Amino acid sequence: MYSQGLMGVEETPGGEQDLLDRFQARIDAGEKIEPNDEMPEAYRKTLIRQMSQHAHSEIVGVYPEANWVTRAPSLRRKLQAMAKIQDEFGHGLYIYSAAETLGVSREEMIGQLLSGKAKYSSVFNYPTLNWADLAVIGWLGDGAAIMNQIPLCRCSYGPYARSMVLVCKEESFHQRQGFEAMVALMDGSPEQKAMGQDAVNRWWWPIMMMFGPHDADSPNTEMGVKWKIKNFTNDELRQKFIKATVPQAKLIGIEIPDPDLRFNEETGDWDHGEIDWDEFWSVVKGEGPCNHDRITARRKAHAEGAWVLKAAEAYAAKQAARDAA
Ligand code: FAQ
Repeated sequence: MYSQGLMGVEETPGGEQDLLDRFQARIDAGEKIEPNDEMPEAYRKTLIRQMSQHAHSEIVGVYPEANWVTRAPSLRRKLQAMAKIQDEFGHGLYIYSAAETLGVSREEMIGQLLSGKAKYSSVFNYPTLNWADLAVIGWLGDGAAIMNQIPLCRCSYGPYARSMVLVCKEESFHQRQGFEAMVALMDGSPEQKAMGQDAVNRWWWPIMMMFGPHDADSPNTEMGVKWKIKNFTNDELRQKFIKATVPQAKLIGIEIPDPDLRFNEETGDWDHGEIDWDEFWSVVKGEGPCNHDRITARRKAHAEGAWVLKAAEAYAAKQAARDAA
């Protein structure tokens, strides 16, 4: 398992085991791995896998929100939604750039997204039915994203870790604006309160799924943790998220839609109901309620924006010719 996918290491001085030992010693010492450092091929591949999926999630993640910009309930909320969407696109570009340092091109990664081959977070394949959904995406969706991304600021790959610092600061703003919008709803009329609760009822389980399969069913966790790409497992992060969220929900009068959720005095953790893993895997496989719409929207935006890329290339060529003259 450990050495699976290690391509070319037999050509390294001392052979495969030597490289793995040297590499693990650096990881265990808390050193950052930088783009030109030697690294096992499996480390490079799993980082490209995780980082490209992460970047795609940031880009596709704006679609559920974009639906509501023109129907925001006030100018202030509209400005917040637009700023958040702009930030998410920026996060995607940061992470694509960081992934490029591993020798994969942005065109290749985007090609995989447009062809439907690449994964992105399952949560963005659910519909946003009303304004309360935006509040919940900010409060809980970004809340879950932060829980996962703060530890990534300390991950072993330097460019990924550094890109996460600004991303987490901005995600923190996103979470707060979502919570503030949620507080406003829960301070409102009975209809507004019902809207808030209904949105949480629909989003709670997709958000629990964001953390990925249980550790026992997560093929990438063992190596991810060993190489400090992941500093916590999927279940550990899900638990941290529940711990942080339960008091917030109580404060604003939201009931978490899980009848089995209860604090376990012995373990100090929250026991929770089982996630519908059949639903999770069908969404991951592309069969969720909005998978088709999301990819169609992304393909359309890519095709319609192609002229911008061409114009930028023509401009760069003109500048280069001018500099060379
Ligand atoms: N959706 O072995 P594991 C955001 C896949 S950003 C779809 O446990 P791993 C910002 C997984 O890729 C949200 N697929 O995998 C925002 C793997 O497939 P593969 C995204 C999922 O990598 C907020 C297979 O299942 N954040 O929200 C999901 O160790 C609001 C087996 O799983 C990141 O990407 C899922 N939920 O752990 C934007 C953070 N879960 O590749 C707009 C970085 C698992 O073997 C609005 N990523 N899979 O074919 C990570 O931390 C990890 O990759 C995990 C998965 C934790 C997501």
